Amino acid sequence: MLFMIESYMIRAGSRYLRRCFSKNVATKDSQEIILQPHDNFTSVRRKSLKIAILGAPNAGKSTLVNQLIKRSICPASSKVHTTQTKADAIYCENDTQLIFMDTPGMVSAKELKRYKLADTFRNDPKVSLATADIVGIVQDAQNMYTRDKINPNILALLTENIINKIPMILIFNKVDKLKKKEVLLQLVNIMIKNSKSLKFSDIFMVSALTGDGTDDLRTYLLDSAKPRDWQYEGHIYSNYKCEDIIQQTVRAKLMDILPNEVPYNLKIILEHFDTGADDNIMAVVTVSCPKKNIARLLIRRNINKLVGNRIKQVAVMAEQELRHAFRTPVRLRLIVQSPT
Ligand SMILES: Nc1nc2c(ncn2[C@@H]2O[C@H](COP(=O)(O)OP(=O)(O)OP(=O)(O)O)[C@@H](O)[C@H]2O)c(=O)[nH]1
Ligand SMILES: [Mg+2]
Repeated sequence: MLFMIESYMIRAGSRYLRRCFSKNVATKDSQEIILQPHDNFTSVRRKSLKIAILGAPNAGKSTLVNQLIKRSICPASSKVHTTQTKADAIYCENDTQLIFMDTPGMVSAKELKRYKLADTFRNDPKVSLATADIVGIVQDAQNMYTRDKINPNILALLTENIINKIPMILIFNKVDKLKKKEVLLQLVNIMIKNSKSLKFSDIFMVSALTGDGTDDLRTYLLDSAKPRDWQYEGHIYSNYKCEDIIQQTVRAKLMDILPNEVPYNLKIILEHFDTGADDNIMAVVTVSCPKKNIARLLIRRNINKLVGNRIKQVAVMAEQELRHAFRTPVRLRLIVQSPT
């Protein structure tokens, strides 16, 4: 056991140090170099890997997936329960395809009932595990209350389903928030002691927000891919339609900008979606508010802010995110609907 701890410490520690001192090597844009199904290079052997991303609510799972695939297609916000259903996010590099399964944050049966969450919160992590080649558990290194133990809901799920049948990696996220980086080595040590039943093949320390350490993680996953055909064609990067991604992104930005429970009660409806001649995207989205005062909150002018009002601010933020998702200009019109 002691040997194992030391070996983990050294591997995790050296990775962290290597990252601190080495320059990031820019990888080629995957979309430029992937082989399309009609290409004649039949001698190239394709590889793929399916990665189930699990973690507590708000651990940074979606931000991490976006960073790993280099597109913002998974909605992320500062509030919990942003991701409501499993989403496949796909990244291709040379002959290898990585399929990340982003999942809703793990909750207990009690929380499911109390917050009236959809069944997907309970089912989707399990569904993802069933098809995964590897599981990545995302741990919020900033959260002092939870960072040194695996979330009990995740532990129960893993114990019930796959324990040690498929490889698992532990990913400490939000390391940019740690003032003393030595804390990470202590965390690794405690984690291994506390979760004896789980064997991690490797431990990573990343900041999904800044991208620190994520190139290493991506390379590790590319190297772990198995020889087999790709599940998705090379140009596909999500199992969701553009329209769904737009709707979810607007919802996430509203979650960022509105206080407390307010954004959870809004209805977001895509009214119109169009792609222009240059693949530019134009969309119109209605935000339907359950109460007049919420509609007022969205359209009231922001004093001392550069952008007019909250809804305009949401539109600007969502457009920016969607441009990064689709790599094309996006024009978004948001309409606030108030009850009569
Ligand atoms: N400082 C910092 N913040 C991060 C990092 N990763 C994610 N965040 C922030 O953490 C918040 C939650 O991120 P998400 O990616 O939505 O987290 P999630 O685990 O997908 O959350 P749910 O889908 O609600 O379970 C957002 O405000 C992110 O900007 C990180 O590495 N550093
Ligand atoms: Mg999420």
